Amino acid sequence: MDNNRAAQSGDERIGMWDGMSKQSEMHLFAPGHSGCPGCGPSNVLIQVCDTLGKDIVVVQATGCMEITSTQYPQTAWRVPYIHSLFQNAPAVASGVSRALKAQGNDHTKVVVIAGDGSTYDIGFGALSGMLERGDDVLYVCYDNQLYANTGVQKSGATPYGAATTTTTVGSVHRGKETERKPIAEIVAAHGIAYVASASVAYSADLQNKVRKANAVKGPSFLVVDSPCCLGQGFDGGITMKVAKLNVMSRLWFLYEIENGKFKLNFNPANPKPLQEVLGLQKRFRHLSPGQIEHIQKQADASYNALLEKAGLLESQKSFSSPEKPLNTPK
Ligand SMILES: Cc1ncc(C[n+]2csc(CCOP(=O)(O)OP(=O)(O)O)c2C)c(N)n1
Ligand code: SF4
Ligand SMILES: [Mg+2]
Repeated sequence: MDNNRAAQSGDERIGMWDGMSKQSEMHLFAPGHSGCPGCGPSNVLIQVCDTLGKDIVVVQATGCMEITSTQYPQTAWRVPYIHSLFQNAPAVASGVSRALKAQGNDHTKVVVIAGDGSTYDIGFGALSGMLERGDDVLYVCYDNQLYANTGVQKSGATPYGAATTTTTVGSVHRGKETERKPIAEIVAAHGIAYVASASVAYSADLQNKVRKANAVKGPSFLVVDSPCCLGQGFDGGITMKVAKLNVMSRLWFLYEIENGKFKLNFNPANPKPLQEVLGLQKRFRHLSPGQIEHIQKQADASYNALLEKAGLLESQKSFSSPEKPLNTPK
């Protein structure tokens, strides 16, 4: 063996890793946490933190992203950070925000990072209170449609038909029997200035929404589709494909509600067949043709309702392709 060549290629490899680690050192949500390879939520945190920059305080609810990022004595957070209880992140954030204001600090943004279990269900009362009080907090819900941290139980965000450890599949029950809560609309009903629905796979759109939400003085809210490879049952290499197909199939929508006004950011006028994305996930493998038909009807009804709310029902005929967005999310 040519030792020189071996040494050289080793150096080159070290050089390559050096370059990569320098690049990842720039992220405010650092690598080296214990999330699954291909974890959708971790990627959301990278995008959110890097877009916001260092002048933030993160208040995080318990969940997979907390457990995997804060294993004492290490942390993946390169910004000021506090964790308290699963159910009270918005209340803690209100306190931090008011404390900063009392100190004369009008520039540091307080950001809640919480999963769907915390947002839709267990911390919902605290979220509603924070919205009603009008506290200056940006709330980001990374929505993986299940309680990942405790072993894949159903949440209020789990879609109809999905199998979880509490919506099992057998001779009587065939996965979840109810629909997802419309969390963006529920939050918007509190009358706050900015609410948006985004996806981990549409980065430019997500980052634009983070910037808009950050500029609001008062509460703002983002819910981000963040597929969980372990809980939804697909290979971690196709997370972005699943997230993109969700949007292309009308299972997830990109839209904003600004001061009560709806705006659709991407129009899936000619949707992909549902089976393309459902078939990738183990949680949907048991679905009967009747269940798929139900999901299709719900997807189309949600799409039409959104078109109507955005005032686009009449002009719909002019959209001919799913590749034809209103804005162009990347
Ligand atoms: C009051 C309370 N109930 C339940 C739990 C157990 N628990 C911790 S994390 C978690 C699931 C969190 O789900 P989600 O918010 O969706 O975040 P994910 O784990 O999916 O990232 C649960 C049920 C708890 N810690 N406190
Ligand atoms: S279980 Fe899901 S949310 Fe948790 S680290 Fe793995 S992919 Fe991410
Ligand atoms: Mg979750």
